[in-house]
Amino acid sequence: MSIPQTTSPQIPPKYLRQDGLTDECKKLLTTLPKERSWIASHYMYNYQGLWLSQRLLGGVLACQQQFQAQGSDIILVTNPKSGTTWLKSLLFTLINRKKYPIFEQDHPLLVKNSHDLVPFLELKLYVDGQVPDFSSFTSPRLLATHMSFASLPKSIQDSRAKLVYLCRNPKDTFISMWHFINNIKLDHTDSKSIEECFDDFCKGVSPCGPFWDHVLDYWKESIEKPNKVFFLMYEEIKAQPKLHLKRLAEFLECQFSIEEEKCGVVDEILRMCSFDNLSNLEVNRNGKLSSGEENKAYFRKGEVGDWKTYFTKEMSEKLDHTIEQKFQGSELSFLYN
Ligand code: PAP
Repeated sequence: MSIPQTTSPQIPPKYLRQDGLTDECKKLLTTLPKERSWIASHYMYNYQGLWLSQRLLGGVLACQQQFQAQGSDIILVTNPKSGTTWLKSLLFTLINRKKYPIFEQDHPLLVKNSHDLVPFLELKLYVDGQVPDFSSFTSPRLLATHMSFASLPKSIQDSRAKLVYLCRNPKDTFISMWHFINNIKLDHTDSKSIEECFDDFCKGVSPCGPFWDHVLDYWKESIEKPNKVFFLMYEEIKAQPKLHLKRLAEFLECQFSIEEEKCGVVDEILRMCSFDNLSNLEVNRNGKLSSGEENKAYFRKGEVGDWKTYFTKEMSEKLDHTIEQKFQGSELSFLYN
């Protein structure tokens, strides 16, 4: 596949943008349950069980109505702050390793952030009333989304498109999200405290939440349809990166050859996509996404267990309790260290 482009004009770095909504979307907004967002002067709306900003809702609606999946599509799905930037990098290098050999000096990942190489559907291609131009994409198209399983465009569910789902333990996900929102906030007086955001998170009111519905729906699908949905965990990739990259390659039917393994291709992909390597590239230290956000906002610590710096004992117990209840009977558990 080639590097995607959109024909629409560049959009400024406005996560909170409210223009570009269709009349249909504006009308729908008046009917949806809403809660104050983590940026207190804004709202999140509950659409099909998913909490979304106005802007994202516009993107989701347009995507649901217009996107036509192809059987060869590969779609990365994540809860925000689960390691999307990392998995986009791994997927891009893995899928394109014939076209862009990993050892070459001009590899696209060295000069572009993975968010510009693997676009989000609702957050990039269909946002702000844009009409995406897929003509520059070659097969397989590599795309991403934060949408819940229930809100995916029907053609994704009906086609042979493959879904790669990445999740992360909820404590680190919450802390990463909280930092990110503080980082992009334009007005620092417009804050909810960490305690308020945490209470929202535990009630399920978080960007693209509830966290547990998002995870559980894809988890169930991955069990029922293992050839359609591949379920990965951030902490497990951290612990055994080689194993999981090879499993991912098998799922996507692009296994590493013995020759590639001997030449160190697997190790080099992991090195190239590591937090240390990516976060130190000039493009990620000082560059911006085509949509305007600073690339460095996507690289904070990249660790497992940073939540311990921020959580009180009570917070930890409260979230443990919530997660235990929500995930009961699912055989899914998280690694926190
Ligand atoms: P997004 O959903 O908005 O795209 P996403 O990439 O999922 O964001 O989340 C960023 C998190 O992934 C950050 O975690 P932290 O806040 O706990 O540090 C970021 O540091 C981490 N991250 C980014 N790149 C990598 C990487 N190569 N390896 C591991 N973690 C990474």
